[in-house]
Amino acid sequence: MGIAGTLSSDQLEFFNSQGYLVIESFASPEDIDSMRKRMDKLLDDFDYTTVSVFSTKNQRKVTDDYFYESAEKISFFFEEKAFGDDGNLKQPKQLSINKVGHALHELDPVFKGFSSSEKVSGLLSLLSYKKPVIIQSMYIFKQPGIGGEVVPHQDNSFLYTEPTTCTGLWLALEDATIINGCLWAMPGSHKNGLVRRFLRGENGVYFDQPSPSYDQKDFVPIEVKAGSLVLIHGDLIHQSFENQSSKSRHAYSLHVVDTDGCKWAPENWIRRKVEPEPLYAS
Ligand SMILES: O=C(O)CCC(=O)C(=O)O
Repeated sequence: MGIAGTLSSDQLEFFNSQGYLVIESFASPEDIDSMRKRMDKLLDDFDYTTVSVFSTKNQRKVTDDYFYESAEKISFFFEEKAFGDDGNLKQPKQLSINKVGHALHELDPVFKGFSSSEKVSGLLSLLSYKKPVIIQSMYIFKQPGIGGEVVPHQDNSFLYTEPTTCTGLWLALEDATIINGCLWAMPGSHKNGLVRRFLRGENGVYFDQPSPSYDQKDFVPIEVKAGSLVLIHGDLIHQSFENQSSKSRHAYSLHVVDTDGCKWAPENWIRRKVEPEPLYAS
């Protein structure tokens, strides 16, 4: 595959029919190494005692504001099981963070370098994006022992445009297996439309509908090597399970929407003060 990516017609057909696609060796070992080292440094520098999530007053508002503001920052979110009953971390902070988001791709030079690379824009152009913006980025740790599950969802619920245009680009920074909590997808589910939306209201965020119940036998595991990119259609139902193993499962995830021919929904949780820059305009 060339640098700007040429997806074969078989690959495109697979993506269109199944709603996801694995592109092996999308990132080089050097790309991976530099992103992992950079995250080590960001974590080392992160002083968790300053984070307002620990406030005792107005906890809900403080937590909501930390989340909303993360759209334009590099913010740290803990694993639910990171804390003991005494309120202290059970393990070092490096092994306690669930994810870092949501503007690594804009604010950090290393993550920006990969996110705005020709590899990424070439791929988006093959997917017919006209004026794509990366609307959020997440470094996801899936920590050993406590890495939380991600329940079945569709990315268009969270990052809604009219018409819908979201695609997930999920890059494995470590091998992802059934044992350490790889992605699972319901093949073809993107053809059944968007089930529900995640809205930001006066009193916080909420779903407009309850989740349907899904049959686990309809999901397939997406086990991939480090460097593989998993393309995820915005309506694809996907999930990942808790990581009960002793191995982490780091990933860097980007979500892209188009800004040409569609409208960003004002009820979305992300409300940008500064408009994001498109990767290109065609
Ligand atoms: O990394 C995971 O476990 C889930 C990620 C995911 O669902 C996403 O990036 O849309």
